[in-house]
Amino acid sequence: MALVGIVLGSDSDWPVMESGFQLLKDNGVEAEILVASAHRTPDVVREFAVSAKAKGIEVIIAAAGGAAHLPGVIAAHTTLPVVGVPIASGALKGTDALLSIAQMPSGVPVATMAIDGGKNAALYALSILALKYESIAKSLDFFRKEQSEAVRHKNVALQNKINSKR
Ligand code: RP5
Repeated sequence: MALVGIVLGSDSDWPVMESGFQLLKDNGVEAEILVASAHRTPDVVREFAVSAKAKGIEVIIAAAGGAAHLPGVIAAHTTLPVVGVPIASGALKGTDALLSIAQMPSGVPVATMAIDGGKNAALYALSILALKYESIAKSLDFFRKEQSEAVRHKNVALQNKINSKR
């Protein structure tokens, strides 16, 4: 059963969210993907948002570019946590989407990631799910440890490279 719903404003947003989708999968979390636009298919977006909780979805990730109202519209129809990902598309390269998503008026919040922050959106969703699911908490701890280990290795490799030239 999908615990996460990933809504894309367009199929052109998929390359940004694909690594997040893979990260969820690597941590044992299934995600449902939907391409639906807040302005081009508003009925589809509404239907998804109002039925998500009953389907078992616990976190929604919404990625969109331009004047990105998709995460806010979804959040307006559900009390599930909504994580917004501004996509770097169009003339303003995502700054428009970033501000649209971050500057939600008081009352209906959306957690805002960095521009093209698909991977962090998945990690944030995992953090929310980890509050309830011990297996996800353990998986996330393991991810962090591996990540730290990779940085330590990079440091050692760079030190060795610098020292070998002395
Ligand atoms: C937004 O406009 C989408 O989320 C996408 O980032 C951007 C461009 O969409 P397409 O023209 O590629 O469908 O609605």
